[in-house]
Amino acid sequence: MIAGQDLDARVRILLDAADQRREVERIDPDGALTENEAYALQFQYVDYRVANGDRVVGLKTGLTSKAKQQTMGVLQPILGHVLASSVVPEGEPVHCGELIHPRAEPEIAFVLEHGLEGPVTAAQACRATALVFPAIEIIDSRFLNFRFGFGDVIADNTSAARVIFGSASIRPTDADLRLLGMVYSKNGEVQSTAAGAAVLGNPWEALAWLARRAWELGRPLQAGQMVLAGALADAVFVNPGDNVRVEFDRLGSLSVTFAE
Ligand code: OOG
Ligand code: MG
Repeated sequence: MIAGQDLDARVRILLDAADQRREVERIDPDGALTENEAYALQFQYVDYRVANGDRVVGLKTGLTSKAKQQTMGVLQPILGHVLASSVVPEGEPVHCGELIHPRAEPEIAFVLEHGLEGPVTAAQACRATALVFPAIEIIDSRFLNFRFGFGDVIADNTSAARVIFGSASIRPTDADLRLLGMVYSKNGEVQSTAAGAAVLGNPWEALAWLARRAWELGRPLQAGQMVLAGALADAVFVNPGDNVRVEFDRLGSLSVTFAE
């Protein structure tokens, strides 16, 4: 349990920014935070939410595609938490008024049948997975103009804000995830196209990376958890009235509408 008075001041700034829907200055403008210090801030942020009624339903990998790394200017994958409060059921709108400057991105998601610990390989990650499905993640950096460095974005729980998991699914060995074609559209207009291999060469590598990193950080992936592999293509800004759709070969489609 983490009490409010024990929070690092930078974590308090991020919690308030999210709650008050207001962008804030970077907390690590000079890049002084080490990676482990940044994760310690993220863990405080998440633990504070959990102590106040939220729940961790899974973990996410971010910045696993070249498209995302180049756009955001951070060239390494990052780990974040998926909170129950962020999950929007398929078919329900995402309310932009609850967010600062939301962007939507296409993802491949997993649900785990077994936990994963140690120096996990892609093959082990695949064997531990129950189902694979499409997802749309809504990211909403708490930082001014969506601009941040490595330490900032880790502390900010990797911009996590909302996520929609698709109901269509396949089993892990039903398809070669590298070859899954993807078309991403906004309001009926194609924004990007990609294949699963955009994600670290193979989405199973993203799951294995996440499993290893989560284990090193003392929070190993557990059976039943949901996982986001990281966006295949750039996120798009969304406003009330917009509709975003991701269509995958074999995996199926998912769309989400945005409301006030
Ligand atoms: C950081 C989060 C990145 C992904 O899928 O690459 C991410 C950001 O772009 O704000 O979730
Ligand atoms: Mg993402």
